[in-house]
Amino acid sequence: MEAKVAIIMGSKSDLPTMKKAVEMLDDLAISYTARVYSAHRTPDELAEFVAKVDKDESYKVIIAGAGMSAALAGAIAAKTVKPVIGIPLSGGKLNGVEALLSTLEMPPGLPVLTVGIDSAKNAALAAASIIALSDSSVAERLCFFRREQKEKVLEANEEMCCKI
Ligand code: RP5
Repeated sequence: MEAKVAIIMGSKSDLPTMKKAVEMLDDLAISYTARVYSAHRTPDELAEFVAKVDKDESYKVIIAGAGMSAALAGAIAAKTVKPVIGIPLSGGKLNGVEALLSTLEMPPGLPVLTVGIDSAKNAALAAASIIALSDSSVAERLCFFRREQKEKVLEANEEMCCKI
């Protein structure tokens, strides 16, 4: 069974940032389903969708991105034992710090694995790492990504040496 990621964002306005998670999953050839549900505005519909994801064994990880008083990731974590990766999004009056604390500071017993503010790419990479534990082809693609990343830094270093 092919492993999938569920991506949930609190608003359509979150899409430009959340797209970076989608792009990273595409690069790693990992399947996903993306939805917009708000913990505050559509709590019942959110719970309904999370119940579906929870029952479907192909979903291995959930990525949740929300801004402002970001209850989304925590509300999802309350309804499933699958790993939930929270992305605090900027855009609020505190530039994402309010969302960071809301996402990160969960009560004991209900963790949300939180990445940095707007770090949708890292959320996708963290989801890939979880999937890679039981999928060797994803593990290989992740290693390839790391090698490419390393090459880019080393190339930049060589260019720098010629210029300075
Ligand atoms: C949060 O409120 C959303 O995740 C979004 O980041 C923020 C603003 O939402 P909109 O008013 O743009 O729909 O729940």
